[in-house]
Amino acid sequence: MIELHAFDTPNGRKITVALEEMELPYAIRIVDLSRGEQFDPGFLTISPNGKIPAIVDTEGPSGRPVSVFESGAILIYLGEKTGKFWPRDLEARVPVLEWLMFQMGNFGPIPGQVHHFATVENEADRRYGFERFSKETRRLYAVMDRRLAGRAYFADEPSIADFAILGWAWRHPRHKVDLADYPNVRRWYETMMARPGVRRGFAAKLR
Ligand SMILES: N[C@@H](CCC(=O)N[C@@H](CS)C(=O)NCC(=O)O)C(=O)O
Repeated sequence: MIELHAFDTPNGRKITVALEEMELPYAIRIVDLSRGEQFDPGFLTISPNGKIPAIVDTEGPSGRPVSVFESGAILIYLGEKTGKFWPRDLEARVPVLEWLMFQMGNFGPIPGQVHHFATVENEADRRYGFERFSKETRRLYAVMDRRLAGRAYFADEPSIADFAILGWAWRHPRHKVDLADYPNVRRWYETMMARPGVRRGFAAKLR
């Protein structure tokens, strides 16, 4: 059994989607960020950076519980555990790693700043941050649009990289991006969102 410690955010949704797609049994432990529960000492023992998501695999590889924090590490762990959405072949694995790292280093931290600056009340402070990070967010969508030209997924087959990117693309209205401007991303997004496992992942109760 996997215990998922999460909340209803892009990084939390990546993992409910992956768990559903991999058909792994899991139990949700909601970490209510609006109440500061990410700073509870008990949670910090499994997620020392005080952020969701984290998992505890009650039956780790050697039969003992294993905890994992950082959503990219969790996705790789689950891919290794199940052999699903994470190719065994090293060459096939390369684009999965590339696009997973692209998400973790860029398409998450940058739109996350748009979410932040969009709510800043002081207009001068808001405008600078919002414009800077909106521009970079749109550049990232253009990078993804080029990657998805003539291909269905970020790697050759659906993978944990798609789940990672989907978690953030799901929030495109919040970072004020119209997917009509990125037709290849929109096609991929609609294909991913139509998958039964993805639907279940987004329907899981996280708040
Ligand atoms: N790199 C981390 C980022 C996790 C992250 O930023 N989580 C946010 C929610 S999406 C969080 O827990 N924020 C609470 C806080 O910053 O206090 C990952 O991918 O797991």
